[in-house]
Amino acid sequence: MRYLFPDDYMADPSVHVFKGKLFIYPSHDRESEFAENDNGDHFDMKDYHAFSLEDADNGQVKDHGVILDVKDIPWAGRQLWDSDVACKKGKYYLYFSLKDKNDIFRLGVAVASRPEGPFKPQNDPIRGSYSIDPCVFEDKGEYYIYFGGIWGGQLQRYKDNKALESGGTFPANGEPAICPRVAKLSADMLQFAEEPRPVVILGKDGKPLTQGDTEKRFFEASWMHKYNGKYYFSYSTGDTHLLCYAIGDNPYGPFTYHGVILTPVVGWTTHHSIAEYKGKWYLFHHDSVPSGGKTWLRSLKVTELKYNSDGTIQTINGGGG
Ligand code: FUB
Repeated sequence: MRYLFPDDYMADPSVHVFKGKLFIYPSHDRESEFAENDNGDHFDMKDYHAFSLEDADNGQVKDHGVILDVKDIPWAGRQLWDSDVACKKGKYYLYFSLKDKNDIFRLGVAVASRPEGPFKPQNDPIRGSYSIDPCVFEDKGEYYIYFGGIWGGQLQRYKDNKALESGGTFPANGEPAICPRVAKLSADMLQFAEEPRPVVILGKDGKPLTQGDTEKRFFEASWMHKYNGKYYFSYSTGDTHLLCYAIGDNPYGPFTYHGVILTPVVGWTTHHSIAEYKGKWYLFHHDSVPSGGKTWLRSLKVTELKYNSDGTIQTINGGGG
């Protein structure tokens, strides 16, 4: 396990292979005037950088500089959180989480002709989008966007894709947990092509995980990858600080919970992506060791990820409490 970019604080890495290299799209952490709270106000990020890497085991990342700045996004309020990038027909699409001028998280899109940007933002967020942490996954020529995060990520404020007048609520412990969402993207990659659907995660008993399953249920940080024809949906359990995964037979799920990828790291949040490169699989993630445990100042890490012969993932020790 090694740090990728000691020069600055970066978090939430989304990683893809473009043009034969690994491209890393992290959040850019910074000190802000906001104290740490459950709303995540202390994550007050203002721009994104892109990084590339040619040797995942020993290589140095190349910093391509700022690829998008909040001041250039017409609908911006504050807080550039997790993002992801997809490539279609030689164009690159950066999907990002940002609060609008009413302090509501939406998903935005910015477009570039190169993976290292710069990215030009659309004038408005994706129609009907809400919450945070977009992850875009291509399968058989179709692109799917996964998203959502509870607490400061505002997912609890929505039901059936409509904002709740009550301002949001959590299920009781024995009730099904709040689900992340997935929608196919439009052919131009700029909108949802359909109403977002819940991503249902089942326990081994075949029943949806409940709100009380705090060490297994979804909190934030969706990622999707395919391994041996199966679909692996992975995510953070948030307040229990685990990265978990669930396996399904298609991009929509349902997915069955299978276990822990990464035990807690130092720092409150845990977030990741999984990519195959030069015949090996890697977990990209972050922790707060270099900042002395400041949860809003996180650092990028990479480590090899290994599968067992039955397709399960070997749990990695995050080194936290
Ligand atoms: O970086 C801000 C937020 O922290 C992300 O959107 C979450 O997934 C968590 O890592």
